[in-house]
Amino acid sequence: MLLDSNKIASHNADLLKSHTNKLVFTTSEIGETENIIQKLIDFQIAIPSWALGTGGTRFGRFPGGGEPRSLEEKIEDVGLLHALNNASGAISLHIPWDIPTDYQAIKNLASQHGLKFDAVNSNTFQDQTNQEYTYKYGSLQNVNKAIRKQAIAHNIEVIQQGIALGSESLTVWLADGSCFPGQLNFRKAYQNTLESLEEIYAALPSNWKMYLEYKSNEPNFYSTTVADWGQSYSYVKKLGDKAFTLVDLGHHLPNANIEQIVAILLMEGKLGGFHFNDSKYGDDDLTAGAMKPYQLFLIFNELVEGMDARGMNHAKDLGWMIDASHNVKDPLEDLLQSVEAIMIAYAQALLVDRKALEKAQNENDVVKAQEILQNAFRTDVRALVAEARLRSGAALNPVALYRDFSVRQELIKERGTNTVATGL
Ligand code: RM4
Ligand code: MN
Ligand code: MN
Repeated sequence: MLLDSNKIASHNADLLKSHTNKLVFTTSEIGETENIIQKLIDFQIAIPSWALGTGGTRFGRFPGGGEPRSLEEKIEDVGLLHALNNASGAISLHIPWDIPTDYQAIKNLASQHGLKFDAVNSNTFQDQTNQEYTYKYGSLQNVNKAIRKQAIAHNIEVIQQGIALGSESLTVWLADGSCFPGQLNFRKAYQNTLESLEEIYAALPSNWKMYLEYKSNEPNFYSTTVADWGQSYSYVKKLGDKAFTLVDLGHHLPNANIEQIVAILLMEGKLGGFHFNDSKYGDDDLTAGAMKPYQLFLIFNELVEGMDARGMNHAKDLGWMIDASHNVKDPLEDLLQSVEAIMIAYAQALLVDRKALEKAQNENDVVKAQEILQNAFRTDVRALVAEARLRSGAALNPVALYRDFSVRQELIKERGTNTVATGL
């Protein structure tokens, strides 16, 4: 389904007056906003192909209808999101859920929708049909060398597929670990994993990056072989300049200070990018900003400060991806909400008065420092985010437009009610 640009224009025309009033007020409060609006226009967040269908839990899955049946339809769905918000200009694929049959046709389709291919993701957390060995006891860490070799070969194949599509990064998330004390020798599991990662790293083209995710638990419940940022850092540091840690916001133990982790990884030049989502208990993959919007703002506060300190380009120098998928919301509405929350947090972080904050920190003026951060966090920047969309031809209110034009009903008409997208 393609969204007619006239529909977007008429939606915007209806909302323009009230939008302009809000924008005038916001600008009068903030002062200089042009620079912020331009940064928001430039900022793009990749959409995970596996979030376009309704997510499930280990108890069940309740598809909502009209889910994409193929890679082509997944690209069309991300194209829809991008037409609505002009901030979702990339798709992140998961292999083998998304193996293209005709690479050129897929590339053409993506570029028709203005989309790039972001990181490609390997999958050694499930056994694939026709696979010789099982990953029941791990993949890159496995005590059996033949199993490690199979997992290495899969990752190298994912790189080849990424090259064919024009992607420039590989994300590795390992479900490897153990469920019971004594099951694994931690040191040997680490060494096997490192050796395996070295072989994958050696297959990376020179302009590629490798992102190594960490996760404290699940599906293993006693140990994870890349369990936290320190362990990921220790692998990527050994691997080389093209290897970085990827922070998935849901992969920490409760109450972890993620903003501090981000600041240190960035300072060390080892922060690769993000999987945005939100959580209350574990790897809940909830809509970004749905539970802890202040934490999301604090993370962006560190990102803006740290990237500026290193002279980095906010839009291009880190990988910005969503990794959220929910089982009760319409997945496309959920993704629109995630992108909006990320944009808001980014805009608020851009508002922080850096000089004043530095002064407060140097004077140990704790109260002032809190005032500065919370003043930025409590500023309503939604009109700036909407203005960025308006200027780039997207919708002032993407979720409202999606509903007004019955996009989901159209997708159901086109694809049927019983379609189930590949993913978890
Ligand atoms: C994992 C992890 C990975 C994602 C899978 C589907 O928890 O977050 O990034 O590829 O889920
Ligand atoms: Mn993730
Ligand atoms: Mn996850």
